[in-house]
Amino acid sequence: MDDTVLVLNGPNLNLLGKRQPEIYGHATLADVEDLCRTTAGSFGLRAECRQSNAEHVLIDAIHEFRVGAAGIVINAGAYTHTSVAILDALNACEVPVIECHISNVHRREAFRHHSYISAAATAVMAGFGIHGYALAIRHLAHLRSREG
Ligand code: CA2
Repeated sequence: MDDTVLVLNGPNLNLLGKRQPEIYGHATLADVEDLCRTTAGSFGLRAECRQSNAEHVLIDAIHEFRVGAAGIVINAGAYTHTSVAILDALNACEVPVIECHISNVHRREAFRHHSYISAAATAVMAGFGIHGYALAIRHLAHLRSREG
């Protein structure tokens, strides 16, 4: 087992901080990734941060880290609400998976209330802003410490 946490961001999250700050805040994707690296480091872990707008690239990253890593934090963006393929990839994971959303999807449009990927997730974060990523990494560190 290694000390890596995969932090995977999906479509349009490269635009964070550049549009819709009333929903997603002012932090950029680079800020999110810095937060994840710092948080992981504080727990003796390492964050590997990836972002893609392409479903197959996200799936390939899940396959790369599905065994042996400390866990996966995934914000699949709009694929959350559409992608059985990402669900299938996550179901093949042997490591804990935390689904993370910046906004509280349950307060938003009805089509955002259903997540395909929650069925494969150990835990789900929504509405904590970018702090949710740090909380998710902290929880992965906690799970890992229990393994001994
Ligand atoms: O709240 C979240 O983190 C979401 O996963 C973000 C997705 C959305 O489709 C989900 O329902 C909830 C959208 C990410 C798009 O991010 C943008 C950020 C700034 C400007 C435009 C898009």
